[in-house]
Amino acid sequence: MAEPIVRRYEGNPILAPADIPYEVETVHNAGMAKYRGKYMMLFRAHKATGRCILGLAESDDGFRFTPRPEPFMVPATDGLFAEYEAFGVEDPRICEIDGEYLITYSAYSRHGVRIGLARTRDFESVERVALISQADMRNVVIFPQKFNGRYARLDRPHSEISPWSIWISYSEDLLYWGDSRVVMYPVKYHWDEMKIGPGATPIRTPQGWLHIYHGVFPTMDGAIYRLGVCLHDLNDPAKILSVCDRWILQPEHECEVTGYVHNVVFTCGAIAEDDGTIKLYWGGADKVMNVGVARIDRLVELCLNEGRPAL
Ligand code: M1P
Repeated sequence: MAEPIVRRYEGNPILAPADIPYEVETVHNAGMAKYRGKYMMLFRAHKATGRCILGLAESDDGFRFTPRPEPFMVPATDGLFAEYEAFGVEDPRICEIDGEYLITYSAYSRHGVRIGLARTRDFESVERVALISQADMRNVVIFPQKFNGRYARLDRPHSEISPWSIWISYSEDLLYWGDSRVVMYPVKYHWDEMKIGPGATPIRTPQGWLHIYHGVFPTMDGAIYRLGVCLHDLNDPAKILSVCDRWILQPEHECEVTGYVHNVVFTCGAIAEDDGTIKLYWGGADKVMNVGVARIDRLVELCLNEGRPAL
């Protein structure tokens, strides 16, 4: 049998609600980072109210995680952030840049969903920086490198009019973003035809920035969330060199097929290792966290040899 593109860890799921020392209904869609040799998993968790908080778990090997005793971020209770986070904080991504860890997360409120930016240097304290988009925007991922002095991020505007596509925006100070343009479209009658969204923080390779994203296909039995991969130009991330024409991971394991939302694999983070592999982390059915290993060169080859244009 051919080696799978993403080899699932036999101990999946690696984190589930029963592992958490405070009350949560789900543990999923975690942003990932390496801090002082430890794997940091910043996961989203539903409370029984249906609203979300962010919890933190850490690991020495990337497979066995120990959750912290208390949540890492809960919705703000005062100031501007309180107004826009009242319904919960979700789907964090972590970008390590200039000695700090930037956290982008979805902030939900009666005004819709927008993106909050927070930062930490030590995963002990966390500081909210700014709300960096209007409603309705989800899935914002910052590149871990500046381009001509500007930060770059991938966006996913949430519109009923235009296709749910991936965009790019730039900023000099992380606060004000612009020069926005669309970089990738969902493809009609394809596994990601309904919508696509940025996933894990992009990983630098000699051939380009490897970006693992999610794509959604509607069926009579509901939507299926899968993961795909594309390659952005190293110097101009607005240019996507190629999108792999097939998915790299789909719901197959029982904990991906059945859960809080059925048939979902959804990533917010991956860690590149020195041996040329990545550890890819994904939420299974919006309920638990899973991990698998993939070779970076194989993902790049898939983009280049089985590619389609991005637009
Ligand atoms: O339930 C599946 C996913 O639905 C949303 O994803 P998207 O923004 O692409 O529609 C998010 O709520 C995500 O967290 C969730 O996993």
